[in-house]
Amino acid sequence: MSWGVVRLLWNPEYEAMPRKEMERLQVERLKKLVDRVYNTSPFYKDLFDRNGIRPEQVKSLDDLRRFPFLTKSELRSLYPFGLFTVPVEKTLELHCSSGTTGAPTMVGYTHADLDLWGEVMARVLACGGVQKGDLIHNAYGYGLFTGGLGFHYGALKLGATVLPISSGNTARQIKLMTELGCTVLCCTPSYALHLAEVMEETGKEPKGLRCGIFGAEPWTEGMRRQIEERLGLSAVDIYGLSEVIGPGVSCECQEAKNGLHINEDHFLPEVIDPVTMEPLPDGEKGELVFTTLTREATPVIRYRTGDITALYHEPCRCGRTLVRMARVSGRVDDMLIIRGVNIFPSDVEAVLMRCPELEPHYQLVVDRERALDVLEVRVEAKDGVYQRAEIPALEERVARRIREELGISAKVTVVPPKQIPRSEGKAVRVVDRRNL
Ligand code: DLL
Repeated sequence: MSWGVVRLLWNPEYEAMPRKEMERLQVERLKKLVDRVYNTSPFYKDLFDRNGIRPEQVKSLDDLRRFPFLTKSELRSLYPFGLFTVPVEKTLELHCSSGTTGAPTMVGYTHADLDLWGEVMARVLACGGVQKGDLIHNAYGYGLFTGGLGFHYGALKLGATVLPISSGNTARQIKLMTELGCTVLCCTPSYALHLAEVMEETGKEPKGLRCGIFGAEPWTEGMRRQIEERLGLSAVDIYGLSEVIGPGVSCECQEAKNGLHINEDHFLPEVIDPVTMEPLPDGEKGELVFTTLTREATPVIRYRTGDITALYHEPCRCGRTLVRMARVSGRVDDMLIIRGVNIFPSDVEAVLMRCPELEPHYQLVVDRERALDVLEVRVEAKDGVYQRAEIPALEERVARRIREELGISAKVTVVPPKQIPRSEGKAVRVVDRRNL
């Protein structure tokens, strides 16, 4: 199928809005937001007062720079309802993060917030190639994680049929997907690969799948190629986080697959240098920061996502004028520093994906030996490769590539197929044994 033609935008009034008009709309919404939260939320009133900010000082987008940044740990300290700017009874749905590494962060959705979520998800589904009449296999987890329900609301709004299969029970997933003839697959990219692998083992053909909307974790171009070839679909990257809305913040378009279009009439992005905290110009990589312009229950102002990306304002050939963000290359906090060299798991993934003998299943194990950080890259061999006694030479070759391309020494261990744990949700790429 060719995606070269310009397809219908879900909401062209906003998705193709002239830039000047978009900026006017953003300023207008920012003023309203600041005014409302100052007058309704003790948390925001205190925050603004402590920083000497009066709502009426906001006249342009540049005035956003006066506001302090919000961090995940501050949101955690507000658990459960400290961030809410409406009475909890006015919310219809609550989500929270798992809280495995501390207190959870809690977010709420009013009726208007759920409408907003459905709207932005309908936009990104259409952007990813989904149409009315499609049958969506939604394998994102339903529950406190925002993936399952976010895609569900988008499908309802768009008028596509959704199979709310959620995560788990891979055999049943494949049975239903093939029997029903699902046309769209939605799940994490690592789970898409796992589905492909199990299908190959059991001789099932992924007939009928046309597009895949994959996100919630970092992935690479190499992984996209593998998924597309093995599942016979066209894959796009979708990004989001529960503190902003859930999935639906941004998505690649099928036409260009070159950056993710941010729904910036609702989610105002900035990219900052994580050290100096100064905003960075287009094209420069830094930490992504969001202000939710229209979210009612739990709005955030200058929330530091921890995600690394760059912004681009050039128009896209799909017709959208929305600012684009580059594929997220990692998080500020899963950046590994191996003997002074900063690397992200996705840097290593990109090297591994260029080795035809290897599967895209890997884990990075970081340890400390005599005060020095050591990195082991554990990666699976393709079926058949492992039987041929060439593993030590392959390991040496991969280690050399990592050294040449990333400037770090790593011990590479190539393991037989199926040795790296699979995940039904977000893959665990880093095992840090350093106790830092
Ligand atoms: O992961 C929302 C989501 C669901 C997005 C389904 C896409 C699809 P959280 O659980 O709050 O929300 O996790 C948010 O996941 O800050 C990123 O670090 C990471 N993340 C999300 N999408 C991508 C992506 C959902 N496309 C955190 N690429 C974010 C890289 C991603 N990282």
